[in-house]
Amino acid sequence: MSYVDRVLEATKAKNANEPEFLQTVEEVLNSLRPIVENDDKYEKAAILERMVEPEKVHMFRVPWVDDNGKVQINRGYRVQFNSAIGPYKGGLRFQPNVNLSIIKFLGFEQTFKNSLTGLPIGGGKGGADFDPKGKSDAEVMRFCQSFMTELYRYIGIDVDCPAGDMGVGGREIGFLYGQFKRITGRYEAGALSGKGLSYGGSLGRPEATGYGAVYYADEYFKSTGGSLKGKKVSVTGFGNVAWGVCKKLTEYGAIPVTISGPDGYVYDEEGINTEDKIAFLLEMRASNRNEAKMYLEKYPNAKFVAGERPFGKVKADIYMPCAMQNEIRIEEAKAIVAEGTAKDVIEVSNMPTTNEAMKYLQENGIIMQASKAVNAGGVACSSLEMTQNAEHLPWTTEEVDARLQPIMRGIFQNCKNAAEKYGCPGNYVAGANLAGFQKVADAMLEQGLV
Ligand code: 2IT
Repeated sequence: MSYVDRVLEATKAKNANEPEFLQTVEEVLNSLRPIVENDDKYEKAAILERMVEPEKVHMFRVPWVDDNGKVQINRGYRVQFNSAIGPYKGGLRFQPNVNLSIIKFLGFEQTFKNSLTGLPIGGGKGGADFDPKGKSDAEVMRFCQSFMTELYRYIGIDVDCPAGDMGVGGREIGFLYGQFKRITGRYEAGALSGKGLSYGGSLGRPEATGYGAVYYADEYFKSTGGSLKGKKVSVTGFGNVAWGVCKKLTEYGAIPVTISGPDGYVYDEEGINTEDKIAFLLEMRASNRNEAKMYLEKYPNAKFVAGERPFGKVKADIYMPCAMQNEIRIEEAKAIVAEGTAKDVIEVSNMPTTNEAMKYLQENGIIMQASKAVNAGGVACSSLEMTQNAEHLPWTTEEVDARLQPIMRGIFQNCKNAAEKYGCPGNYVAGANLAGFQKVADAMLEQGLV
């Protein structure tokens, strides 16, 4: 049995009840064969065995009291996956379905993503099975304060810097930072990112994930001699990331035609490409209703399809899933291919495609781009926020963007080059894994058995 197969088998046996984690490990390790099976130094140093084992896993009780005076208990997590190239870095997700498997999948992906940015950040992820929907500001504050009362022990500028993810935005980061500052008695701004502009946040951070994804996409189309101009794009989700994607796509002359929510999808044939419509996405998010169909209250010409996702159901040249993991399963993959218009799936949300769907799409001529490369602009900008905090100087929007653009364009080039170097030209997904792996593995090899 080959090295990769042996590690995969052992990882499956040891984590049998963690399907999302096993999904990403299988996807990533399979694509690393051209590196790790051609030089036994990786096996001798047990690089893969170490990479699939988080350095530390923190799980903790989060007690809080709701507005009715009732005691509530949630489960909190921080998985510190890999610190070979920098302090742990990655978001916090508050969503009722959060469990150890989901946090480990996100932490594993984050390690490769952070490496791709070229910045000195290791991989980590955390969160809680807390449902922000319908909670009052006071409840969210009490939850965040209780969560931080445990989390503060594990984070810090040179230790671990959490940020937001689904369910954690500016409001939550504010409450978390306030409690962190109070407990530690220090103004350690670089211990959390995604902060507000008045207390150490970076201009451009809320936009960075979506904008970065479009910079990546622009670089990809340029490399093929094409462009985004005039392309119809089916976007899913309607949160912060989908908003940034729609806004930047519009600047490049592409036409976003869908958004989606847990209730179904919206198809706006005329394009979600006016200032008004894009601004309305923010209102939809702020309303806390979590319903895509709210779009029709302002734009009744659009179509809403309840309980479905747009994959293979609309005419789009490109799909850019921006909602959550496993949005594109084999059924959706088959629908995309059967519909026939789309040539590209540019993943934005973390791991939106199942391994089976990925294989089917690639075998049927769809060019895939990996989320860990495409969405790295968010964490890259978080790292730039840490830099600004360290130098006690805020940068202008232009300065931040002037760093973000070359990072994203460089990530695409690295994915492309790695795929070519290791014998799978055009497989940008494998390229992302290979390029992300190389830097982390080199650092681990040089640092000895830790
Ligand atoms: O998935 C991600 O990269 C994030 N949620 C952002 C992490 C960060 O540290 O900004």
